Amino acid sequence: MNALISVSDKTGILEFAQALHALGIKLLSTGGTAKLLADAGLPVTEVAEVTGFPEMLDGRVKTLHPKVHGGLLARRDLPAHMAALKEHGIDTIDLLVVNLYPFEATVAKPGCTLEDAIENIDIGGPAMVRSAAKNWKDVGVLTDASQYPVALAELKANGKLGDKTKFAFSVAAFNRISQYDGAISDYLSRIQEDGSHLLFPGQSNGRFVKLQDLRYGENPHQQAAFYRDLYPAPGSLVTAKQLQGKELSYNNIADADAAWECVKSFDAPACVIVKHANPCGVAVGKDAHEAYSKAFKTDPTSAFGGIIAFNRPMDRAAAEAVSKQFVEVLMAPGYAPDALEVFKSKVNVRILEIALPSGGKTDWENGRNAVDVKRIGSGLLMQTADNRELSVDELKVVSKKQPTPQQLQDLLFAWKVAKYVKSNAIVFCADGMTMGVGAGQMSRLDSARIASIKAQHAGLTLSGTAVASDAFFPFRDGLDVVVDAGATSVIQPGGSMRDQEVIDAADERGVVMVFSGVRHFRH
Ligand code: 93A
Repeated sequence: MNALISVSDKTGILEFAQALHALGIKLLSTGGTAKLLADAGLPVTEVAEVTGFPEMLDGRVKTLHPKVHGGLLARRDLPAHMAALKEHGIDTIDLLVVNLYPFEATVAKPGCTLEDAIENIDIGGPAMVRSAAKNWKDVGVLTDASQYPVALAELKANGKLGDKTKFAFSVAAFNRISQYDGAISDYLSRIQEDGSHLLFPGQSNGRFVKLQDLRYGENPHQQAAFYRDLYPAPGSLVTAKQLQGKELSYNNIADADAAWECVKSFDAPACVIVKHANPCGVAVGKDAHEAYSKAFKTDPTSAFGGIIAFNRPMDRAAAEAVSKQFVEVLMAPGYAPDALEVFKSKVNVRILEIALPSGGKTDWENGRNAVDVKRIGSGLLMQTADNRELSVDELKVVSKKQPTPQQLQDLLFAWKVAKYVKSNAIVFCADGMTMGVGAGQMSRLDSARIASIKAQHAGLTLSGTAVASDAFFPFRDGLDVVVDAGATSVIQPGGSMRDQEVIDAADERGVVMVFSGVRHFRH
């Protein structure tokens, strides 16, 4: 039996080669590996001796030769193949042990140049691995040191590798090559020919890394796992560190993402409480504590078991306030040590620390997804993410009544929140807090009714509130519902065939109406 050994990472290779030799297996090897084995006193034939060609072009061509690939690819069960080997004086290679030039480790080093990266693209190694893996019935291919003991045990016991092992090694070999080629393609896709970087962090190139298997999916009978983009955006949920608490569930992660995306859109200290992917309380305040107290007031019933996110570090006062309610997940850019103390005894509460995206306001720096993906039956829907922000000078006052500065502020706050509420979204707000949230209804009218009923249940009065509607009012009825409930100013995109009917209704009811010109459906 002949084994060809060619490894960059030489960990464990000497012991393995010694064991192969002890089993009577003949050793072939490339320059550096051959030297290591020969220095240890093992009889080893250099591949250059077999091919009759010296290693050349700085090692770029070592094993790319029919004497190597013929020996790997010949089918032992086909007489014609074996005759061809004989005719050309080629020996079979029955065991291939290869690990590749360290491309991934090289490009991970700070300051790695394009030239360093290119020199670390292994050509001959993957070619041999593919040849051997294709011919798996006749060749055992080892691409990782963890396979050495498995192979040795089998060789010692049976004098050869079994089909099951050879097939598993072949699959592992193709996986390794695919991963290796993926790393090369990722690296090169992010760089220009002069070595400068092309893609920004956070721009997904469609490759994902599994972070963990989850206990189950949305429901216990569904299997699930958590993946992140290969290059996650700074400040995105996947970069969070869990400081304490139970393992995150599928629903925890989905809700945490909704809460985090919403809270980080505010500049002032803000708190967002999410249940079932919808904010049930959002507020800004002078600090985290005040923001939380206001957000909680919106809907204390729904806040039970909520996911709570802050865009400011949590101090003791905020922690004490939050600890009075049942909370599933807490998220903040940081925690004062005495704030963490408060949750020490509540071992189940999952506490996540996430750095806010630093830098300017461009999309990638904000750590938002550049692309939004939804899986449908046998397909994908892809769109650029809804990153549209509204500035005050884009607002168009369409009612006779002009908004006060306070109303404008409330309207913009309500608009910001509505963007994160599932459609149809109706959001009542006042003084930097949500006063009633109607989410996810098939009829806008029902969302409006629900928002006002919820405010009533929470003991809040809606008189003088600002209302945001994520899409236009198709008829005046929706407007009438929110004005009946007490709203005195309304923001909506406009653009309905019946805009005039709705504007007239606003004037008739004596309320402010502004058009945003932007729609925020969210499904
Ligand atoms: O430069 S290569 O792409 N050309 C080759 O023909 C070749 N053959 C094996 N790289 C090649 N290798 C790689 O050399 C192996 O995959 C292994 O990583 C490395 C082992 O070299 P050495 O034994 O000289 O340390």
